[in-house]
Amino acid sequence: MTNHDELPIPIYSSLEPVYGEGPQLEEAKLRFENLKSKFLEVFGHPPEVFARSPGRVNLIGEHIDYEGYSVLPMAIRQDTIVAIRKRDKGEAEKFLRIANVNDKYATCTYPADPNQAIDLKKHKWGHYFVCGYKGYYEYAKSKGVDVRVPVGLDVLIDGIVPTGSGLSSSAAFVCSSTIAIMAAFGVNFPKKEIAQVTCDCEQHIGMQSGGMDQAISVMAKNGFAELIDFNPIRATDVKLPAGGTFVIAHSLAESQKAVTAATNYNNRVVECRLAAIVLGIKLGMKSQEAAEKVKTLSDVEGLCVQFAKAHNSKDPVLAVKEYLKVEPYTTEEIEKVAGKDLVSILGDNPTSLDVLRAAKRFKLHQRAAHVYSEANRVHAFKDTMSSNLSEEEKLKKLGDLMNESHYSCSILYECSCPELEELVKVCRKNGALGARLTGAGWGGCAVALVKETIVPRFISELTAQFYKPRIDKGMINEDDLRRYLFASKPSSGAAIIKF
Ligand code: NG1
Repeated sequence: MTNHDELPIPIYSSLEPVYGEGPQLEEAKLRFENLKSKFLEVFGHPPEVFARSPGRVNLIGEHIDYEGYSVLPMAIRQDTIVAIRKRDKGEAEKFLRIANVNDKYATCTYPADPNQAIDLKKHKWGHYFVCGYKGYYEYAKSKGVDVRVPVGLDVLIDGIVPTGSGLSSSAAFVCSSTIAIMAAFGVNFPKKEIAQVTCDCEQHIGMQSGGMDQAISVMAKNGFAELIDFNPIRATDVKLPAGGTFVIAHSLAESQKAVTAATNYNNRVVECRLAAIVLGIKLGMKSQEAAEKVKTLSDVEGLCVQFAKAHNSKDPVLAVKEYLKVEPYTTEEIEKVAGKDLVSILGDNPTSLDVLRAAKRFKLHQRAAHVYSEANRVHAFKDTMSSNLSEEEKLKKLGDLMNESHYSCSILYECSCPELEELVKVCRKNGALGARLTGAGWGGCAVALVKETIVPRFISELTAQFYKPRIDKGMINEDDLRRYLFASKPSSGAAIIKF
């Protein structure tokens, strides 16, 4: 049997295999027509090939991918499409010209130099394409593809994954860009390798991201959520229980993940690493070895479980409770345990040093307790789906796990915000079996598990109770509501389209 992850990105000559039938296909046809005509208008010639990659909603497993733990997302229908053409002659060959169908995004020009540095202090939307460009060259070189002469590219982007919403618009953009570049150069690689490359790509933007978003965007299959494992990346199909639907609702607070990385996202990555080092040392590792080798909480999970076993348990949180104090740690306290200063421990990544400059205290106990308990919830979620419970019982259990996950994200990981808290409450009040923030948090979306039979009523109650007051205040347009509140089925993954 062929492993799905080993296959290259599928290449289609029509839109049906990607978008199915009905209104979604009609919408896609219009977008592709628009891309073709706008490309011609902007660049004076038609595109050669297209690539698309979807956003995703994470059902459970938040902020644990970068700690090496499995997560359980599904692709959504909203995607980014990239139209591309390479240029081999003339002056323009030395540039990447990146335009967008949305006038909000002005055309960006970058040199066609894969070694260029990305100016992280100046955020530009086109940076995400350049991440893909750099990543492609690094990867293709490692695969023995002849990439000596960088080639200029004309590129037009059409993205409909809402930005800053925790639905991975950035991964949809980076993955579709990388795949479009590959397609323009006539090469293709196994999906699981592309998932890894695109994850590495996004680190160029200054995020110490895990690989969830890229993995699901590249490897998703129509009709399935996926359990994504890391090291190595692997996707296992998960069939969702009949009778339940996931509704995605935007809190309307935009999460500026890359801009706030030093105090939010990357801060948590650093706190987890420091928690892992302290735990490793308390559980018997030599401090030098721990400071040098321990990168994630999964690196010391074995030691935590050993400790738990001696206390008749398997739960690594027991070691957290025993060895990490609840009060936040100062830099000096951690340095004393580690026997080394934090700048030298974390100096291997400049964005970690930004975290150190911004942080006053580190909450090691809370972050580690979240990560280990959330990792367990992912497996409990997956096991519930494949259990013998009735559909009704399954839905109830899944909802409970989602609620526990939200509590942990909100209280232990502190990645929620007042708007998300309000939205999650409104979801539960109106019949959601479970509701939680999804994605990085600090704004963005919530996902709610709702019985299929009540979806229309649920959506109209949310509209009345959460969105109507915000429409009245002019925060969003009533006509745009379906972009912020919608039910979602698992959609297909990345594809190359060549007509
Ligand atoms: P969002 O913000 O939803 O794209 C981010 C990370 C994920 C994962 C989640 C939290 C990026 C590209 N993605 O997702 O890897 O860590 O936060 O679970 O930064």
